[in-house]
Amino acid sequence: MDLKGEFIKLLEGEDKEKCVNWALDQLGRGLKVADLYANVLAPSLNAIVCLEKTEAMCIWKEHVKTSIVRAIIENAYPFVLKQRDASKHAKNKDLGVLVMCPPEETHEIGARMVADFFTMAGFNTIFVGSSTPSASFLSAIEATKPRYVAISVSNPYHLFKTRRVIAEIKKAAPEGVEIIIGGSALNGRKEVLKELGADKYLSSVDEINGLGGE
Ligand code: B12
Repeated sequence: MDLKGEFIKLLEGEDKEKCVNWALDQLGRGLKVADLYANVLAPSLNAIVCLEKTEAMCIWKEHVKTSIVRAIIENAYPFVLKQRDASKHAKNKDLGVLVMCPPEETHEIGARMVADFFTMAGFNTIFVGSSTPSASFLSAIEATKPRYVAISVSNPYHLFKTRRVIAEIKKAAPEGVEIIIGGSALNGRKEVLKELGADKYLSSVDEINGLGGE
């Protein structure tokens, strides 16, 4: 069985101890954090199909699985630092990235992974996370003066609010701040980038690796 298949089986069992130990074991054997996130954890969560009788049951089970994946991500941090590209870090360490989700977007695992992708690409990353109100976005930008603001949107329903938030950032942010947008709400909808007013749409760790100083 491939790694994704193995993990999906473990996650279905909702056994946190087995899932976390399995993931740390894979990292210890040399699996790249980016591969673990993008090719194992993300597709495993995205493959969840709820076969329970009620939506209430589905939601708490999704919470349990999400919390197991979050535990793996937090435990992977020492590997994130070990796998950070040293030459990129030398170039990008003074470039800040704020990673956040638009107001009312509760899905934040994608954003959390993206924060680690930016860290491994050498940036000084600040993860703000889900449901960030507009005033908070602006306050974080003012305080940290980032080079990039990366916004993760999972539910297409939140694209309208995302456009409003981007307009507010563009109005208030100092010159040079670029807004990057990504997340599953954008899958197959690349054309909305212009409508949203963001500077870039990115979807992969390779594209993140292409950003930054010369
Ligand atoms: C876990 C989950 C939840 C959890 C979230 C917990 C949390 N703290 O994050 C909970 C239970 C809270 C939840 C709630 C809801 N959910 Co939900 N949820 C999911 C689920 C199962 C997995 C999502 C996930 O975490 N995927 C893993 C991440 C890592 O993948 P990803 O986001 O795609 O990220 C990758 C890339 O896209 C990329 N990326 C992401 N962001 C960015 C940003 C940048 C800048 C870049 C470069 C790249 C990038 O990098 C990541 C790694 O490769 C999905 C999918 C499914 N099959 O059911 C539904 C899903 C996303 N949820 C959905 C819905 C509808 C809801 C609810 C409205 C349900 C409800 N009835 O209440 C609420 C939302 C409330 C709200 N206000 O937002 C829908 C979204 C609608 C749609 N049409 O797409 C989905 C698709 C389910 C479905 N099939 O209907 N959910």
